[in-house]
Amino acid sequence: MSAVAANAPAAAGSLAAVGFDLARLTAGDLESRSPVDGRLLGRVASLSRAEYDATLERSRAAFAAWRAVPAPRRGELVRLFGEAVRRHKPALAELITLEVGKIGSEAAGEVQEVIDICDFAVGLSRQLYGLTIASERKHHHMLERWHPLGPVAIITAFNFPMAVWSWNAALALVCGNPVLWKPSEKTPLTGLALHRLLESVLRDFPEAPAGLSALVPGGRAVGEWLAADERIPLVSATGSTRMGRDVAVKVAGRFGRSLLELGGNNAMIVAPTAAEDLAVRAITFAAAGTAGQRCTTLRRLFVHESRYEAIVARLKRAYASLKVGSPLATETLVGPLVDKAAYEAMQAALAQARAAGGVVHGGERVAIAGHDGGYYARPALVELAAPIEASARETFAPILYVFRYRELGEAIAANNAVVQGLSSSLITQNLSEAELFLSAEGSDCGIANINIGPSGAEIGGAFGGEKETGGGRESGSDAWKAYMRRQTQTVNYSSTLPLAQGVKFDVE
Ligand code: UN1
Repeated sequence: MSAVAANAPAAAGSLAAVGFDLARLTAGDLESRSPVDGRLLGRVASLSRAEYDATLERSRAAFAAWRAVPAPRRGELVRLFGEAVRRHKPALAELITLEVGKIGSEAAGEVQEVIDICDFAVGLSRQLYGLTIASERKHHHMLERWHPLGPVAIITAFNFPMAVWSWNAALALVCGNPVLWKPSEKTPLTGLALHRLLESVLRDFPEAPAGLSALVPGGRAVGEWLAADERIPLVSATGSTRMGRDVAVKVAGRFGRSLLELGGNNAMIVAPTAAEDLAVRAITFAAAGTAGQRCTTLRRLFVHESRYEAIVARLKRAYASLKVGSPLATETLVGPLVDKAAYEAMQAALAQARAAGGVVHGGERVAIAGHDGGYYARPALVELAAPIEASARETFAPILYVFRYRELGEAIAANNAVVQGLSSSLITQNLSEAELFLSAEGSDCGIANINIGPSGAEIGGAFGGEKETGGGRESGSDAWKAYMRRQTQTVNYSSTLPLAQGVKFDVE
């Protein structure tokens, strides 16, 4: 396994202190290949059904203890974990670069999201507020209280292999729940490394019961076990709409809860008054950044006809000059696609666009010396007269479909005319246009932005989308409520028993 050892990143050495050593991860059915050059990084074993059941029993037992720990103490655990992530930020980021292919600053940004949500959750641990409600009955009062829910399963995708887990885990833990994590089969190593870090914090935290957090690596079978498992009241899943539909149906069949963050097909509208430099930067980062592999990636662009020629000419120049290459090189802006299948899906979508009369700029494979096993592609701009089947779905690659529009109403309708509803944006200096876009008659997405692109959300807001994006909300705002059960309580402090609605039921 010298290939593994030779690939071990320098900074990731610091993770050895928490028991993560790439060179020793040589056994198991889950192969982690680096998108950088296709090399084998390491292996992790899927859980067997017996191991899974034992893990679930530990998780259940952990719940009985953890729910009784005061929430601010639970927050203290998350604070310590956030501190550990801060200390290991370079190592964790380097691992993301290696296993996902993100450029350095985006990988560091992802680790920063983990830190940010930990900070958020620490504050939240003292703010799990309920309500007091006026009772219609004399000498009664009503309360709404939030209680822990139970083990929370978290299924994550390859593209944000740490941040999305942390949005769920940090909140679930302060809310009093154990967590179980199934990382993407493509990124078991980042999952293992971050989990080892959490385990190192748990070991030194006296109130943390054994089994409070568990990694449940595996393929589809493990996902199905989690979805079908009545011991798990909440399954939070990020990934494709197809996967989400399977999970949602299984979980609903047992009256469990699911929190889904699925496909996006995000649009931007560039209005007549748009600031050009801002628009070009916003478009390029949102469409080509992360090699087009964010749920929030910009995939459809509607440019007002009065600005179309100038904006497209600028974009062509910007796209042609984008540095595509190894994410380990500091000047690179666009790293590799995750694998060959992603590259082929990109090419298939471009072929369909060409066949439909679209004009394609870029999109070709870029050869990077010494990285033959990596799939690097120049981000593609596709000029289309009207939507096609490919522009209506999410291809996880840097393809931007560009359309002209005349009236804002028409562009908003086009923004909304897809089955996905994650993120959206409008570039304008016109207040009325901005307010219309943000109004009930505007964007139908979970996220709507003015003068920034659709990607790169902060953790403070609730993250998620409508329609086939799944409807879930993670991360900030009051997303924590999904991780707790609500109890309405009525207390009578009188010695009589008046009934609600004035009902009389007198007995001797
Ligand atoms: C995702 O792609 O699943 O808003 C998450 C963003 C990031 C998270 C994306 N903060 O682009």
